[in-house]
Amino acid sequence: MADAPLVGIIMGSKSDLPAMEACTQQLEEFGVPYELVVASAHRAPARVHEWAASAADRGIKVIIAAAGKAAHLGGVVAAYTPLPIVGVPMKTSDLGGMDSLLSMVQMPSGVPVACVAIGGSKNAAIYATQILGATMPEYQEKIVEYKRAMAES
Ligand code: RP5
Repeated sequence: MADAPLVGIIMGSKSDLPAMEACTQQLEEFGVPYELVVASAHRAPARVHEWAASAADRGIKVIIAAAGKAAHLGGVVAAYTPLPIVGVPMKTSDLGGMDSLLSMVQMPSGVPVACVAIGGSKNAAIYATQILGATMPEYQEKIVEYKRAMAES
């Protein structure tokens, strides 16, 4: 049986999938089990609610939320879960992703959503693994190895 997912990835559209491949690839390299769901905060709010509200009980420890344009997905997810959330603002055709970045990073005080660079999905995977590593030594060791290899390359 596959390991239970520790990272939950949610994205606003199937069109976000290509940009999130660097994230899933990095999680796979670290051996971090994840689940992935497509659910838009404005097109499928009930699905977002159900997924986010049940994530902690299902064993998820960190959430990665990817969205573009008026990117309120991370904030909506934050409303329904005590888990830490890392947002990935998607690059967009009209405003280059500044729209996604600003709507994701400007969360009001009291409801944090961490945010990586526009299209920075690989960093979201690394950051999520670092969060896991704070309490799970095997994942901290993956980060130590990763940083060692980076320093030597
Ligand atoms: C957001 O709107 C999605 O996260 C996506 O980045 C953007 C465009 O979505 P589509 O029109 O391609 O479905 O909800």
